[in-house]
Amino acid sequence: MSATPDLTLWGVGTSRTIRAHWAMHELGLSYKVKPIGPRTGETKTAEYTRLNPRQKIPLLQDGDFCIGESAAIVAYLSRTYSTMERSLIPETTREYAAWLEWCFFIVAELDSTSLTLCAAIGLTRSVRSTVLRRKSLPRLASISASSCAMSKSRSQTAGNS
Ligand SMILES: N[C@@H](CCC(=O)N[C@@H](CS)C(=O)NCC(=O)O)C(=O)O
Repeated sequence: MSATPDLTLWGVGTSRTIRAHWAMHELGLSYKVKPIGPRTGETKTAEYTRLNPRQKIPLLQDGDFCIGESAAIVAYLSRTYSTMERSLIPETTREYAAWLEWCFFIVAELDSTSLTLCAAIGLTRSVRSTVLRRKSLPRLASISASSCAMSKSRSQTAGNS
Protein backbone atom coordinates (compact mmCIF):
# COMPACT_ATOMS: atom_id res chain seq x y z
CA MET A 1 0.00 0.00 0.00
CA SER A 2 1.30 3.46 -0.89
CA ALA A 3 1.99 6.08 1.80
CA THR A 4 -0.66 8.41 0.35
CA PRO A 5 -3.83 6.45 -0.32
CA ASP A 6 -5.68 7.04 -3.58
CA LEU A 7 -9.25 6.99 -2.31
CA THR A 8 -12.42 7.72 -4.29
CA LEU A 9 -15.89 7.46 -2.81
CA TRP A 10 -18.84 7.10 -5.17
CA GLY A 11 -22.26 8.29 -4.02
CA VAL A 12 -23.83 11.13 -2.05
CA GLY A 13 -27.05 12.06 -0.36
CA THR A 14 -28.30 8.81 1.17
CA SER A 15 -28.06 7.41 4.67
CA ARG A 16 -25.86 4.61 3.32
CA THR A 17 -23.41 6.97 1.60
CA ILE A 18 -23.21 9.24 4.66
CA ARG A 19 -21.81 6.30 6.68
CA ALA A 20 -18.79 6.06 4.39
CA HIS A 21 -18.25 9.86 4.15
CA TRP A 22 -18.53 10.10 7.94
CA ALA A 23 -15.91 7.35 8.46
CA MET A 24 -13.55 9.12 6.03
CA HIS A 25 -13.91 12.33 8.01
CA GLU A 26 -13.47 10.60 11.39
CA LEU A 27 -10.26 9.01 10.12
CA GLY A 28 -9.03 12.33 8.67
CA LEU A 29 -8.65 10.88 5.18
CA SER A 30 -8.39 12.90 1.97
CA TYR A 31 -10.46 11.50 -0.85
CA LYS A 32 -12.15 12.28 -4.13
CA VAL A 33 -15.94 12.25 -4.37
CA LYS A 34 -17.95 11.06 -7.37
CA PRO A 35 -21.30 12.66 -6.47
CA ILE A 36 -23.66 10.21 -8.14
CA GLY A 37 -27.13 9.83 -6.65
CA PRO A 38 -29.77 7.14 -6.32
CA ARG A 39 -32.62 6.78 -8.80
CA THR A 40 -30.84 9.00 -11.34
CA GLY A 41 -29.50 6.32 -13.68
CA GLU A 42 -25.96 7.24 -12.61
CA THR A 43 -25.42 3.84 -10.97
CA LYS A 44 -26.33 2.10 -14.24
CA THR A 45 -23.61 3.49 -16.53
CA ALA A 46 -21.12 1.09 -18.10
CA GLU A 47 -18.22 2.75 -16.22
CA TYR A 48 -19.92 2.37 -12.85
CA THR A 49 -21.26 -1.12 -13.53
CA ARG A 50 -17.70 -2.28 -14.27
CA LEU A 51 -16.68 -1.05 -10.81
CA ASN A 52 -19.82 -2.22 -9.02
CA PRO A 53 -21.90 -4.86 -10.82
CA ARG A 54 -24.58 -4.51 -8.10
CA GLN A 55 -25.14 -0.90 -9.34
CA LYS A 56 -25.53 0.49 -5.82
CA ILE A 57 -23.96 3.36 -3.91
CA PRO A 58 -21.77 3.78 -1.93
CA LEU A 59 -18.65 2.28 -3.47
CA LEU A 60 -15.08 2.91 -2.34
CA GLN A 61 -12.07 2.72 -4.66
CA ASP A 62 -8.73 2.39 -2.93
CA GLY A 63 -6.24 2.32 -5.77
CA ASP A 64 -7.17 -0.74 -7.80
CA PHE A 65 -9.30 -2.22 -5.00
CA CYS A 66 -13.09 -1.70 -4.96
CA ILE A 67 -15.44 -2.38 -2.07
CA GLY A 68 -19.19 -1.82 -1.78
CA GLU A 69 -21.74 -2.10 1.07
CA SER A 70 -21.63 0.83 3.46
CA ALA A 71 -20.85 -1.21 6.59
CA ALA A 72 -18.07 -3.12 4.81
CA ILE A 73 -16.58 0.18 3.58
CA VAL A 74 -16.55 1.58 7.12
CA ALA A 75 -14.97 -1.62 8.48
CA TYR A 76 -12.35 -1.67 5.69
CA LEU A 77 -11.46 2.00 6.24
CA SER A 78 -11.18 1.50 9.99
CA ARG A 79 -9.05 -1.59 9.68
CA THR A 80 -6.80 -0.11 7.00
CA TYR A 81 -6.42 3.52 8.07
CA SER A 82 -6.86 3.66 11.86
CA THR A 83 -4.07 5.37 13.78
CA MET A 84 -3.32 5.59 17.51
CA GLU A 85 -5.17 8.93 17.55
CA ARG A 86 -8.01 8.00 15.22
CA SER A 87 -9.58 4.58 15.43
CA LEU A 88 -13.13 3.33 14.85
CA ILE A 89 -12.93 -0.37 15.75
CA PRO A 90 -12.37 -1.41 19.38
CA GLU A 91 -9.44 -3.69 20.18
CA THR A 92 -10.63 -5.97 22.95
CA THR A 93 -12.65 -9.06 22.01
CA ARG A 94 -15.79 -8.06 23.92
CA GLU A 95 -15.77 -4.44 22.78
CA TYR A 96 -15.20 -5.66 19.24
CA ALA A 97 -18.19 -8.02 19.63
CA ALA A 98 -20.36 -5.13 20.84
CA TRP A 99 -19.22 -3.06 17.82
CA LEU A 100 -20.16 -5.96 15.51
CA GLU A 101 -23.51 -6.27 17.27
CA TRP A 102 -24.29 -2.60 16.51
CA CYS A 103 -23.16 -2.98 12.88
CA PHE A 104 -25.37 -6.02 12.29
CA PHE A 105 -28.30 -4.41 14.13
CA ILE A 106 -28.05 -1.28 11.99
CA VAL A 107 -27.67 -3.15 8.69
CA ALA A 108 -30.10 -6.00 9.34
CA GLU A 109 -32.76 -4.39 11.55
CA LEU A 110 -32.66 -0.59 11.49
CA ASP A 111 -31.68 0.23 7.91
CA SER A 112 -34.81 -0.56 5.89
CA THR A 113 -37.15 0.21 8.80
CA SER A 114 -35.75 3.73 9.13
CA LEU A 115 -36.10 4.31 5.37
CA THR A 116 -39.77 3.30 5.61
CA LEU A 117 -40.18 5.69 8.55
CA CYS A 118 -38.45 8.51 6.63
CA ALA A 119 -40.79 7.95 3.69
CA ALA A 120 -43.80 7.94 6.04
CA ILE A 121 -42.87 11.35 7.51
CA GLY A 122 -41.90 12.83 4.14
CA LEU A 123 -38.18 13.11 4.85
CA THR A 124 -37.10 11.26 1.73
CA ARG A 125 -38.27 14.14 -0.46
CA SER A 126 -36.12 16.70 1.36
CA VAL A 127 -33.08 14.41 1.20
CA ARG A 128 -33.67 13.85 -2.51
CA SER A 129 -33.96 17.56 -3.32
CA THR A 130 -30.77 18.16 -1.34
CA VAL A 131 -28.99 15.55 -3.47
CA LEU A 132 -30.21 17.15 -6.65
CA ARG A 133 -28.93 20.54 -5.52
CA ARG A 134 -25.59 18.87 -4.61
CA LYS A 135 -25.53 20.38 -1.12
CA SER A 136 -22.45 19.90 1.00
CA LEU A 137 -21.76 17.06 3.43
CA PRO A 138 -22.51 19.12 6.59
CA ARG A 139 -26.04 19.80 5.29
CA LEU A 140 -26.52 16.09 4.58
CA ALA A 141 -25.14 15.22 7.99
CA SER A 142 -27.57 17.63 9.64
CA ILE A 143 -30.50 16.06 7.75
CA SER A 144 -29.27 12.66 8.85
CA ALA A 145 -29.00 13.84 12.47
CA SER A 146 -32.51 15.34 12.47
CA SER A 147 -33.81 12.12 10.90
CA CYS A 148 -32.26 10.15 13.78
CA ALA A 149 -33.72 12.57 16.34
CA MET A 150 -37.19 12.29 14.78
CA SER A 151 -36.99 8.48 14.66
CA LYS A 152 -35.90 8.46 18.31
CA SER A 153 -38.67 10.78 19.46
CA ARG A 154 -41.24 8.76 17.48
CA SER A 155 -40.04 5.46 18.91
CA GLN A 156 -40.18 6.99 22.42
CA THR A 157 -43.71 8.22 21.72
CA ALA A 158 -44.65 4.75 20.42
CA GLY A 159 -43.09 3.16 23.50
CA ASN A 160 -45.05 5.48 25.82
CA SER A 161 -48.43 4.83 24.19
N1 LIG B 1 -26.83 -2.47 1.67
C1 LIG B 1 -26.34 -1.45 0.78
C2 LIG B 1 -27.51 -0.68 0.22
C3 LIG B 1 -27.08 0.25 -0.90
C4 LIG B 1 -28.30 0.77 -1.66
O1 LIG B 1 -29.37 0.13 -1.70
N2 LIG B 1 -28.12 1.93 -2.28
C5 LIG B 1 -29.22 2.47 -3.08
C6 LIG B 1 -29.48 3.92 -2.69
S1 LIG B 1 -29.88 4.08 -0.96
C7 LIG B 1 -28.80 2.47 -4.54
O2 LIG B 1 -27.65 2.68 -4.85
N3 LIG B 1 -29.75 2.21 -5.44
C8 LIG B 1 -29.48 2.21 -6.87
C9 LIG B 1 -30.06 3.39 -7.57
O3 LIG B 1 -30.92 4.07 -7.00
O4 LIG B 1 -29.64 3.67 -8.69
C10 LIG B 1 -25.37 -0.54 1.56
O5 LIG B 1 -25.56 -0.41 2.79
O6 LIG B 1 -24.45 0.02 0.97
